[in-house]
Amino acid sequence: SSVASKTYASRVASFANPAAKLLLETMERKKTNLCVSVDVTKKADLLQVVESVGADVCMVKTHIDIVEDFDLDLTEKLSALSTQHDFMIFEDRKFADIGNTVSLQYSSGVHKIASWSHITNAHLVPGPGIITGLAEVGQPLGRGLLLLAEMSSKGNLAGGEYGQKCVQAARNDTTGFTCGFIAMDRIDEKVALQPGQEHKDFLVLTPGVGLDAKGDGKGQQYRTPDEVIRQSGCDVIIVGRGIYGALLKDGDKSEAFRNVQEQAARYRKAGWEAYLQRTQQ
Ligand code: S5P
Repeated sequence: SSVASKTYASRVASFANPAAKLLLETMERKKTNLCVSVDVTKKADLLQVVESVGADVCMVKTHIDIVEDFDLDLTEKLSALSTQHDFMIFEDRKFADIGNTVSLQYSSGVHKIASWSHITNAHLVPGPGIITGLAEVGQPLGRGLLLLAEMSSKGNLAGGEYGQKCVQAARNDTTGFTCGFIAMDRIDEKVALQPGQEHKDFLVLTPGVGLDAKGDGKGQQYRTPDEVIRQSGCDVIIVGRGIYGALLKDGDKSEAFRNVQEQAARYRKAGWEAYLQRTQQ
């Protein structure tokens, strides 16, 4: 039977990866499948958005390289908020180089991603060596990896046979470091097991989620939490501008942050209701 009918809690045991287990436990404990994508360029705004949405999310997603005044105090504060509000951190780094290079990009440089991000993601364009390179750094730290099997943007070149190869590569990763996908549907269940492969459960995290807009004029395409969670069987909704959009407009900042909090509550409710309907609880 499809994992879509199973509860998050009942799937914890089917994962070896500690980050995947913690995410499922967190979703169940907090009753939220919402990940907020905090794509703002100032440290203070980033932290304030995270403060505003912390109680409503299972995970916060960052693009740490867009922060203009980045310093390691930011990642320390993010980690403290993650403990305080009980959410995980996903650095959306989209690694896309050979194994040796991504090991360095993941562990080192200014951002030291592996030291604070529970989950990160990668394109499989370079081949499975990218998984080996990232696992070398992340596996000892209990981190997890998502492969971008499908994308939300118009005209993207992932999906199709490429997406299927991502599923095969994830199944063939015997370390368990690869624990899921960025995808638009339950892609793991659409790809037949190859001889010798065992069935494995994976997380599906899905961006391109909005309740008020269909697109952004730059290729992004939005679906509703109900379409993503109930109809497509995905596990986590990733929402960016639908939640922090008020911050992009001129006007009273404290009012904007109140709106951010309200939108987070709204998306959290929509995502969780879709999950309850899907699992018929
Ligand atoms: O296919 C994808 C994969 C990702 S990770 N489409 C996406 O939009 N994303 C990311 O999700 C993107 O980089 C951005 O951070 C977020 C969507 O933001 P929104 O403002 O459109 O909700």
